Amino acid sequence: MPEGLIVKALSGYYYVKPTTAQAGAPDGYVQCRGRGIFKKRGESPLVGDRVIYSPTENGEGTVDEILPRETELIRPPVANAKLAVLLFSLREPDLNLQLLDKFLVHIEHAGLRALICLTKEDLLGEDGTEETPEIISEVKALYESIGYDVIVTSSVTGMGTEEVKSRLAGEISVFSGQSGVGKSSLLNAMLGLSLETSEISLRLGRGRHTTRHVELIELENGGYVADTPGFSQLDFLELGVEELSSCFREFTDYAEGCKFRGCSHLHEPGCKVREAADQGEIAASRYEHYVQFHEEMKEKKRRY
Ligand SMILES: Nc1nc2c(ncn2[C@@H]2O[C@H](COP(=O)(O)OP(=O)(O)OP(=O)(O)O)[C@@H](O)[C@H]2O)c(=O)[nH]1
Ligand SMILES: [Mg+2]
Ligand SMILES: [Zn+2]
Repeated sequence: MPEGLIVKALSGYYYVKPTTAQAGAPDGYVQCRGRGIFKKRGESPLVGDRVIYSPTENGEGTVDEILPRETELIRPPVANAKLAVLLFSLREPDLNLQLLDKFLVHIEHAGLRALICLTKEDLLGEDGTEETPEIISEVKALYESIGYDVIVTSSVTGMGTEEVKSRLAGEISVFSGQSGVGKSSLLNAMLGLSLETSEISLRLGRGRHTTRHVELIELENGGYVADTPGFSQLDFLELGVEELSSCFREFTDYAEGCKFRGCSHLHEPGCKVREAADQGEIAASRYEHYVQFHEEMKEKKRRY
């Protein structure tokens, strides 16, 4: 039976790109329904899934089996991605480091690598303020010291686009970030596409998201990249509070030295993480966000 890759999921159909030789589909993919059994088992095929499918008589097909996943993201719903490109605009909307840290927690938990893109560089300096390049160097220094790569981009001037593209070779990547940060625009500038984009003012008129489904775009360098609808909110429903600190990767070495096993790094005596934050070895903003997320998770637990 032929194997394929789900490149798009829309209106109850899965668009499967054949990856085995015998099953050439005329326009590059086979439009499939999922087998009824998936629903019964509470499984659902995702974009990025490698699947076994069978052609049906009307030229369509049925997805019969989902092959084991290497990774799975819930928001955006994508399977088998290795790299998450996290886009945060420097302006419009303004940079939100709390949301960035929240997103990094999810990515660490899902086991993907992360690449941070600071978008809309061309909007900096327009208001003539001096602080602008400083934002970039501060944010870059902070996240690079933790081990994340940071690329500054602009879809208008083309800054950074080639560098981002070269990072996408040979694997599945997902473009992710708030609505309006410029995910579709960067893909357009990078790949000469014409994905739908829209002004933030327009988007308010007709619901907030311009991109409304997840789709994998095939690159010449053997990679696939998913454009996704931006999120407006993220919660921690699928994460246990005791897993949180391991999602702050720079805490790990210090946490090993804490006096108590299972230290929450909040109030315990002999906490090396808090000590490192006090001494500025762990960035104040990162520790603060850890504490906030911890509270948020506890609060949620109480309510459910
Ligand atoms: N000045 C400037 N504007 C940009 C840039 N990138 C995107 N924009 C603008 O920002 C707005 C939103 O861009 P989109 O590409 O639609 O954003 P998105 O992240 O795909 O949004 P969703 O699909 O809703 O999640 C549009 O008006 C774009 O023209 C940039 O690099 N510079
Ligand atoms: Mg979009
Ligand atoms: Zn501790």
